[in-house]
Amino acid sequence: MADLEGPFLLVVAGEFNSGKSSILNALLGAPLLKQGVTPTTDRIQLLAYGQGGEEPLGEDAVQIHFPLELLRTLRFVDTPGTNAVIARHQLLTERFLPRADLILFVTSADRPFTESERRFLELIRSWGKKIALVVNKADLLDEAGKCEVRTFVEAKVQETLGLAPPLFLVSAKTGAGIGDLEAFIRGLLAGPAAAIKLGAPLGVLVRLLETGEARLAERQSALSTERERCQTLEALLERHIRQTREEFAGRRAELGAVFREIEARGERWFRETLRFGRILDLLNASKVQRSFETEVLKDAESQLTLTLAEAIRWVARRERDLLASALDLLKGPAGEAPGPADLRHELKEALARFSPEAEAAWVQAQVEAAIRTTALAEAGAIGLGALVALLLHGLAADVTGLAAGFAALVLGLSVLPRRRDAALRRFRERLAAIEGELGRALETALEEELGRSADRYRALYRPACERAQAESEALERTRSHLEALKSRALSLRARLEAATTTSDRT
Ligand SMILES: Nc1nc2c(ncn2[C@@H]2O[C@H](COP(=O)(O)OP(=O)(O)OP(=O)(O)O)[C@@H](O)[C@H]2O)c(=O)[nH]1
Ligand SMILES: [Mg+2]
Repeated sequence: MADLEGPFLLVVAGEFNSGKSSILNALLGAPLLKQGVTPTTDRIQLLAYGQGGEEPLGEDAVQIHFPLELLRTLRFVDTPGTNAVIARHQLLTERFLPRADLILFVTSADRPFTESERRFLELIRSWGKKIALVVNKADLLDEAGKCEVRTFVEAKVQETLGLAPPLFLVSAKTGAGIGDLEAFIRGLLAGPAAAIKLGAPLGVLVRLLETGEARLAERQSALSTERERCQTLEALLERHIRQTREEFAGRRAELGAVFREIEARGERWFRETLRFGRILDLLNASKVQRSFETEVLKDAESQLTLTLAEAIRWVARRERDLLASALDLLKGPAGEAPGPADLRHELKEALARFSPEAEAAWVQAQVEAAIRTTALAEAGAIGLGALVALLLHGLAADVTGLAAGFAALVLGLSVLPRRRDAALRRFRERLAAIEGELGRALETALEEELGRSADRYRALYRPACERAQAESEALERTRSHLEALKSRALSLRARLEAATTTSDRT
């Protein structure tokens, strides 16, 4: 604010030895500032109205008083050269730039518009500063050379900044062109100086807002990478669940195969046993049951228990595959780790923690509980093998009952095949019911396990994803706030610029 109320700040900047101090001396009409061929000016020098004398402003600046009327409304600032071997000089000048209202950018006719000057101009421009160009040492050129240098500098500036600021070709040594420069400065003070002065901090504000926006955009892009990773992990989980269910169908088919064998043996047994010629045998129930158990059931109990146990172990191992795939996915194709180390670390820990045996025990408990809740086997706290035995025993008892009923009838020959078919149907139904029960129990356990795995898997990355989401939303609010500020600053600057052009015309 102090700057706004103070006089117009005209800052002379450019590379060392271009003649900044000499031009100011020429404008002042007095050799007030030291000039020389080596890096000369080593501090910011503020020229203010006063009756002579110097007054230090900190260690990097000095205020010099001079009784020139022009200095009542304007302060000249001489700066150290920007490409001086002394890096501190450049730093000093760059730090001072944001405070300038107008920058006289001085380049020398013997080396006009170098690469470092182009970069420096871009910096000035990024602060939104008004610029006027001065090509000094015109006395070193003939008329053709002057023309050439002017065209060259104009083209370069247009290329760099995309605009054509006022350009003065002068010689601080002979005084040529200094009058035009002075007239330009006086013209500014008479007209648009106030508007330029008001616009200067707006330029700085816009630049700061743009820097802020760029930082926000950078962070947003990092967050969006994180959110994409969350989606990838989620997609992996969904694929895992789908695949597990598909492959599970194969496991059920293995169980089915055992049942098909029992069924085939059963059919044979019915044909051979339920015959009229064996009526007397059939009257002995315990003999029939033994025959059914040895010929039809055979090793069904252990086979079914084994198949079930294998399916259970398979279900239990699936979570490890999921964790391993997730870890693999985060590794990326080159074996590089793109994701932050923490999630990879947590996945590794989860993998190390994972015990297939403990998981299988849990899944088996689910299967047992599911079998127990069926109407087929109302049993107490017995294990998987005993449950299967119980189911098969029920089947054997049923069949024996059928056989006994069959024998007790001892009807005519014609009735026999019909009775046998009915018994066979009944046997198949009972067998299918047992198969269904076991399959459903296995499936229930599978779904429970999938749900439990999914919860544990998601717990590894969901909190980070939610934090990223929340931060991203907060950043978006900040961004739209900054954008609104910027558009207000830009519209204010546009209004000031319109005012400047109007007063230019008057
Ligand atoms: N031929 C010629 N020489 C000039 C002109 N203006 C300045 N010089 C010489 O160029 C050299 C540098 O002038 P300074 O005014 O010290 O340049 P500066 O830009 O202030 O340099 P630093 O303070 O080091 O950044 C001096 O030797 C001046 O005499 C000019 O118009 N023509
Ligand atoms: Mg100097």
